[in-house]
Amino acid sequence: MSITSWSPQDLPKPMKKGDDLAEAKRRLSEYGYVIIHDVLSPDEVDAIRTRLHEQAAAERALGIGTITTPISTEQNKKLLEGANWAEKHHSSAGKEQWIAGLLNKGSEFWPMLTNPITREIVRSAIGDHHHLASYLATILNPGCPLMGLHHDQWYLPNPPRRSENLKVLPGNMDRNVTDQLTNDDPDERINPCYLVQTIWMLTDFTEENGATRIVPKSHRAGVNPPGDVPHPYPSIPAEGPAGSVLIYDARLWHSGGEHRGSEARYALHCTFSAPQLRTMENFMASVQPQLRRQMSEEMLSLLGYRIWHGYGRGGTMEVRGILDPDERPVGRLELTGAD
Ligand SMILES: O=C(O)CCC(=O)C(=O)O
Repeated sequence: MSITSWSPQDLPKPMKKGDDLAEAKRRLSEYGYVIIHDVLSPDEVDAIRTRLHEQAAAERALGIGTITTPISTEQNKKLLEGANWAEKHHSSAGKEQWIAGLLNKGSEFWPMLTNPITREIVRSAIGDHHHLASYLATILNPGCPLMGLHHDQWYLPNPPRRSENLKVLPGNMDRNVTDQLTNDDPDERINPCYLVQTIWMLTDFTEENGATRIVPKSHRAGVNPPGDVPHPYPSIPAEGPAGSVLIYDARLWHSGGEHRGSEARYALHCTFSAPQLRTMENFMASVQPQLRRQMSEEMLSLLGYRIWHGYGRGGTMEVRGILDPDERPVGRLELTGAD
């Protein structure tokens, strides 16, 4: 895969809050990721992590949390013939807890949506109009194994040449499609970035505690990598102290790391996507109405309430503006006795 060659000594050192954001945007474009330290203060990290810790403990006690474990392809082949990607990459042995629907679980989780640093960087990659696609927290516990490499825009088929039919139709895409491109031609057309991931580190991320592993420059590969464990390509751990944020172009090959340490790794995963795409979490259904009424226009816009060229409209022909979710739709009407 010559177009993605890199060497560890040439990779830039992480940035910190206050550094020039033009450089952060350049790195996202060139390397496919950027790490920025100190975006959250220690007090902010403490407040968010405390709330997450309480919530996660309560969800475990009530049996409503999602507890999974990434599993390797070798195990997958033996155990899960025919299963879907999520089933292949996660078993229920309980090394990783996912906490979904975060916006309902404490206003401590809200500021990560509208953080000016991440918003500006996200805007540079997917444009002024974008929305939240998914928001969840993960707690990676000691013993959690390495996950297979993947990217997060797997559902978009690569653009075909004029003379070709698509190899896989859009409605038939699935995560196991790994071979859409035929060669390493640097002029081959690939999809642009439609999705940006921001991972907020609520504990230090270290190689030992399973820091996200990334393959620099792989966002230009245009293929979904094989999900084998050990990884068939070299990767680096995205390390940073608590309060840092890792931002990556969702085409970047990445995975959760192996947790060989002794303390849980806490993180928030805030994913943004272009307005053309369906979101993973349906925030209109998932956010409690009384909380939604307290949200700013910026937040509502990120949750999908902004009409984009007529998309996302309610029962009228509005083409722009914020949809009023409390407005009652007009129903069946008839004029009686009128001309
Ligand atoms: O938690 C991480 O470090 C990355 C997780 C990930 O890539 C996934 O769950 O798809």
